[in-house]
Amino acid sequence: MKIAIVCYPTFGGSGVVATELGMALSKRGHEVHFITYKQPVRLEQLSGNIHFHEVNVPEYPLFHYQPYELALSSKLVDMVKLHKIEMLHVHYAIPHAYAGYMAKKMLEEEGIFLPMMTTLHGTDITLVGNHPFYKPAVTFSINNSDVVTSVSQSLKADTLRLFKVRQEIEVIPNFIDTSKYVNSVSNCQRSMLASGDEKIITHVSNFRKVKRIDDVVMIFYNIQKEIKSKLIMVGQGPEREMAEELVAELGIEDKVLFLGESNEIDKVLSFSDLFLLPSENESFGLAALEAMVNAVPVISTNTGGLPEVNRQAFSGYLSEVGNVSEMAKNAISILKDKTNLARFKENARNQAFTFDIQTIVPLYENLYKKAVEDL
Ligand code: GMT
Repeated sequence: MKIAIVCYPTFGGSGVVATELGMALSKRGHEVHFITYKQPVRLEQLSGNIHFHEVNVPEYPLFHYQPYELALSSKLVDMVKLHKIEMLHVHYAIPHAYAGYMAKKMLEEEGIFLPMMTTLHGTDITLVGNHPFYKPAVTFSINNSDVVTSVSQSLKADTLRLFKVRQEIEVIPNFIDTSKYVNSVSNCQRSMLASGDEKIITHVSNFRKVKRIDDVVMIFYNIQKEIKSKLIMVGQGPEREMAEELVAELGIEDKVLFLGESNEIDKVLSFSDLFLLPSENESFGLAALEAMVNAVPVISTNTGGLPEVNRQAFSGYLSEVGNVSEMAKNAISILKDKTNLARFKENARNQAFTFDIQTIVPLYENLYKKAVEDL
């Protein structure tokens, strides 16, 4: 099948999922066209059946805001015609579903019909999409998608609660290519981050408010009082400065490393002992899944889709949002005993394997097939 994928090309979870999906589909023989404003960061190579088409938005001084949706929908029309694309899959409702719908309508004028699937990822529903300024357009785009998927049961429930949706929502969880992680434990650079007797605790995110970065720091502050450890903070975003200030105030600068955005997340995770994800909300928590596949147990909140990913007292522990002391206590209980840590590590990896790409990608393929047949 010839499939166009529209996504954000950044380190954010929705872009990562879209990119990994596209790469997996191409390996399964489909022709995949990524259409976005920059080559997606995780896109490994552009080969025979993976293409990238850049959306250019010409700067014009009259426009206070440059019209990206317009440029995207025009590009979609051109690419669908040129490459005879049969299926349009947009990730993140805003503004992709809206632009995709416009492209569909323009193509229909020319007698070209193709189905559009919208995958909801989380903040497009719970944070941004629910804003009164966007809500009518988001509701419209969801209801006018041919297929709608969400990455967790929890996000489906949120969507139905927050929007007047008449579309069926299929749940397809995020996934991981477990084949990349078999025997992939690389300890070679561990010594650059911590000494042998220190535990490595990691957090990876885009450092937005929803991630509760101050809780990450406070949980670690409590842990390091009892367990010799280092905190590795990977990612970049608005809360980083606050976090660095808090670390300085607490006098733990020598124990916390801020690595910024990185293409080597798996390397850092491969020598981590524990992952912290105390988010306010998380529709799925792909970062937790990526930690788990690297055999890193997860201390998270019990919000959104996290209970669908992290299993209580098995792959880690889940607590109420903001319950820093309980999260620290659970973290210490995992770290302080060698046998316990080894058991949690193994469980975390086993739990991640239930989200293997080979099981999940066919679910998308089946929906594509059905959407084309039903057109
Ligand atoms: O977490 C973020 O802020 C990034 C965001 C995104 O849209 O890229 O992630 C969302 O989608 C991911 C992939 O489906 C999910 O794993 C994340 O849980 C979700 N983030 C939130 O719901 C806050």
